Amino acid sequence: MQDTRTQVGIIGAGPSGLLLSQLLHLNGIDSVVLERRDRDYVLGRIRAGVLEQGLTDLLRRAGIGERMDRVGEIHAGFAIAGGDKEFRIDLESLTGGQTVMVYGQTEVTRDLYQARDAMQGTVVHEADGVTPHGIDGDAPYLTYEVGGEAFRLHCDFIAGCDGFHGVSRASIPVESLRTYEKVYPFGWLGVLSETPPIDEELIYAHSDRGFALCSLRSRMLSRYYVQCPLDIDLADWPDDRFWDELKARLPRAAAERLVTGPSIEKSIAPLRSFVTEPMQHGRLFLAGDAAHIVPPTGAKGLNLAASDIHYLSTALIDWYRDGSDAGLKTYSDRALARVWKAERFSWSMTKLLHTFPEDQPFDRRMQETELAYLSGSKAAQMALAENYVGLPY
Ligand code: RFL
Ligand code: PHB
Repeated sequence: MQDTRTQVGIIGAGPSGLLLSQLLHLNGIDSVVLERRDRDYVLGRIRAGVLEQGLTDLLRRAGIGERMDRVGEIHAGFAIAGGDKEFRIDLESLTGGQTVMVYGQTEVTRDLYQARDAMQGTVVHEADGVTPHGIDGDAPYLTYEVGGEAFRLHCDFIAGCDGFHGVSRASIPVESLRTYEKVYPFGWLGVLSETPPIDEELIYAHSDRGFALCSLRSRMLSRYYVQCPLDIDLADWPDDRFWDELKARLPRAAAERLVTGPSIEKSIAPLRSFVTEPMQHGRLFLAGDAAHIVPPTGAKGLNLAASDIHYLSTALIDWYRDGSDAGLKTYSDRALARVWKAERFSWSMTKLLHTFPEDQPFDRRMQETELAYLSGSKAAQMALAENYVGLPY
């Protein structure tokens, strides 16, 4: 067993873990990131695409905003469609000037890796069997193996940034945690294609056949999703079938504009709402998907990971700088206050736009009426826009 030491041991090299290590480094705090997968795998995951201003500001503060500001796209609004009707949510005018940034999570992760490399940050890949120990005391440590060799990493604190299926949440005694969960009876089938997007802005579409989303990464890279049953087989979804289904769920005018092409990625994501309370136990702090999951309809997952990291990094910086544990003690409460509001928003967007197998005709009329109300009410649009651009940290 080889013994090593750092100040903060971070589990997981997703956006949460990498961003935390970068922010800590800029404040003179040493960390080591332990990641189960290899770097290509981490960089190959296609996920989020819409960044709130809070996240883009945080990335700039972390010194990695340059490429995002150069190639990311500012979006001042998006469309909601119901059947053949479509209306625009003008984010900028409804929120007094706020917008979102369309820039892929893959690119954010690439930028974070580049910054960690430039600063000689340590990210250990293919770390097997990562296990937290001693989280109830003041000398926690992590054990893991790389290539059959065993390591023990001593640290002051452990940050569990290892996603929904990680080891961190599972290492907190069950009697100390309360979890809340809603599993939706459908998923999203997503396609990435090197085709010009259907529109300059995103289109969220409700139809009798199910939800569809037209998103994008750049002028020549489109990201589309259709709601699907959970038990589908990707082999039954060749590209032509996907494009036909997408067109059938969009307003006619939009469907006619759709440029199709071969998919370069195709995957299914189940939809889930999930919250763990509290987000800390002793010297172990959970952040991002390790603590909570939202259905992707509101584009909130990555953005919530960022607000957690904001609270956690400032708490750790205060502890190392002033010896103050006030931020660490209140981390979970502060993070959860924002998490629950984003959970509410993601759940309500999911309810508004998807078809639910158990729905009765009355439920469907309520959904149509909700959309009709939203299309004509500035007050309702303001509430939606305020949440979509992101509530303050
Ligand atoms: P991640 O990204 O899951 O990273 C966790 C990392 O931990 C590693 N790991 C371990 N490492 C060591 N030991 C272990 N035992 C480990 N177990 C796991 C994993 O390999 C991984 O590298 O969590 P993080 O960093 O908290 O980031 C969360 C975001 O990735 C997630 O919330 C978003 O992608 C959600 N999401 C969206 N969020 C948005 O804000 N806007 C969007 O537009 C948006 N669209 C989406 C999404 C998620 C989607 N899927 C696939 C779930 C669209 C989709 C389709
Ligand atoms: C995406 O581009 O992947 C995306 C955009 C908006 C969402 C979810 C996913 O709400």
